[in-house]
Amino acid sequence: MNLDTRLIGRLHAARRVVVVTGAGMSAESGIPTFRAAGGLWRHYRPEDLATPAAFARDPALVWAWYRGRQHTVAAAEPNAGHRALARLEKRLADWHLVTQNVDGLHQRAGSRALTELHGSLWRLTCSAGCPRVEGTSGRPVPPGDAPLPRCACGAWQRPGVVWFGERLDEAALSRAWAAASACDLLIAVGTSGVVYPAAALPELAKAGGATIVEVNVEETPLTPVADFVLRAPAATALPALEAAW
Ligand code: BJW
Repeated sequence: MNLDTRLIGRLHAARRVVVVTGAGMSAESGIPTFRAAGGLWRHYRPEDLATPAAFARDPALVWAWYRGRQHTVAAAEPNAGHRALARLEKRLADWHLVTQNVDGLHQRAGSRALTELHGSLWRLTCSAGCPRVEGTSGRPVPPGDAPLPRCACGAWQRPGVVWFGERLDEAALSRAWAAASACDLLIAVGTSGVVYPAAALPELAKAGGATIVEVNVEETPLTPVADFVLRAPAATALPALEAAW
């Protein structure tokens, strides 16, 4: 894949780099995106599944959806794009990866300078709001036909992810906000750019003078903000960026 020589110049000049990833990042690992035809919400409206109200109404339905996703992710592998980002982190001194994904594939590829903005499929929290958090060691829960998992306080456990109308973890959002405000290059990969506050990060970086690169197979609301657009799949575009850097 050929890259614009002006983009290559900006890569070499960049000192503080932020990458923001969305569901398209993991599409080539076989994990469906949310909003595409055939995506995760084809049969349900988001508000039927990804809200605290949906969980209160029907925890078994919501758990069935998340458990299915855990199985899909557990069987998947990081793709060439995840691996390119993990290698770039080792080469570049000031690097921050902000993901909206809850699948854990960036960590499995080796990324460490990472903020998970929307939580993780692999953590369980208490649906009644008590502070207990439990890791699942990457295993789908509840196993088999077991009853839904319960917190030690007696309430249902829920997936440790951020649903619509919920606050993002304050420390995670502050880290992402500070990194985007101070970066000189931001790469937005595989996100539709419609879910806030994550969708504001590229505009924040742009307002601070950063170069914005979009990697996406389709046009998005971020496209007009981008200085460079790579209209290619993440697993093709990111290794190409790595090779040119
Ligand atoms: C490829 C590809 C390939 C495909 N290569 N590319 C400001 C304005 C308007 C509304 C709001 C606002 N601020 C807040 C809101 C409300 C709401 C919101 O944003 N609503 C909008 C939908 C309008 N936001 C919230 O509620 C957030 N909370 C909040 O703001 O709290 C404030 C508060 C204050 C005080 C008290 C209480 C609250 C929380 C948002 C949480 C989002 N959660 C989800 C579910 C997470 C758990 C789970 O995974 O189940 O996060 S929703 C879902 O969308 C998920 C994703 O992370 C997120 C973003 O989706 P993403 O990643 O962009 O995926 P897709 O499918 O949309 O796009 C994929 C893209 O990839 C496409 O562009 C493809 O073309 C591309 N692609 N293959 C490259 N191979």
